[in-house]
Amino acid sequence: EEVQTATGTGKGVHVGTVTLTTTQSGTTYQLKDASRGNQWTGNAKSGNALYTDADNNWGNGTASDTQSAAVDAQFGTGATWDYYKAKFNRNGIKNNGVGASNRVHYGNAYVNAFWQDSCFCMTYGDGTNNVNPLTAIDVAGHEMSHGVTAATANLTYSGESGGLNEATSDIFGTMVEWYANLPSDVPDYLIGEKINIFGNGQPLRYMDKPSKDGSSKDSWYSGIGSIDVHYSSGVANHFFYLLSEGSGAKVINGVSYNSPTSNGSTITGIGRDKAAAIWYRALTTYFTSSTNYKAARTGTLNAAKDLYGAGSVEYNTVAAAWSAVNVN
Ligand code: ASN
Ligand code: ZN
Ligand code: CA
Repeated sequence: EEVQTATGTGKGVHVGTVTLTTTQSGTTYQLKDASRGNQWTGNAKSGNALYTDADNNWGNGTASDTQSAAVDAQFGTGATWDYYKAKFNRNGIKNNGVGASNRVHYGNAYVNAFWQDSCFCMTYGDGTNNVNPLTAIDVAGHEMSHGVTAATANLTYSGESGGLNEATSDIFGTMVEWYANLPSDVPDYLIGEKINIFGNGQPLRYMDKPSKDGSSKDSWYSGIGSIDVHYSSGVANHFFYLLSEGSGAKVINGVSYNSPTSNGSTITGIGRDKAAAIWYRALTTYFTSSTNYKAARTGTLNAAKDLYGAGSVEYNTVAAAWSAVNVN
């Protein structure tokens, strides 16, 4: 059979109508992308079998169509690949040109998604009542960024380094969402706003003021290393929001934010692209498996110095944003 790259269309549950790079094998199309390291998506209900299709038109946007969540997952993997390539010239999660795979429809009403280095794959549940798949773009970017962290700083997934690991995934999951800029998922500084994990439409996490979720912390305190890493991440998520957008009240894409500072300072943001560049350089150059919040301050300051200079506005804002979350 002749095998070649093709261009399909898809309609996902969360991503809406998108273009997909697929593979044509004879008269059948496969949900496999040779332009991005052969990343592919399979169905966990069929032994993770690669999705195939007769007309290269995938999914109808409803959760009951088995292809719709697959469209979300495949598009999310592609957007994550494209983000890291475009911004940091990173060739895939391990920077070796190899694409990840996805398994959708895992379990029964399973309300989670996770990355595993062992299979170099993403697994997505279908969520509450099997109609809220966890395949939104910020979740995809979050989970695959766990793979980037594992391949770089390898931040230990407990204590303060665990909070930094989680925050790294929230930061780059959010950056992938901004990069994709989908009409059906207008970018924000919220995590998991599309997957309705609580059944009331509330997001999982808030970067401007993490404590809005009832559990995450806005600022560092001694002992933060003993709480769940999905809550100690709040300090770095808050740092990243302040560095990007600044303190106080702001409406972005119709969403209201109000970011406090723990020391009463006022911060003017440097923009999310510069903030992400600083975080990425710190992650890949200065952070190690045991980096804690104090060391993250030092590492991001070194990254800002490398990228923008020691006396730059960017460097000074990194210092101010850490001080505003009580990391001194
Ligand atoms: N979805 C979760 C996360 O990425 C899975 C986990 O607990 N590691 O944080
Ligand atoms: Zn995570
Ligand atoms: Ca989001």
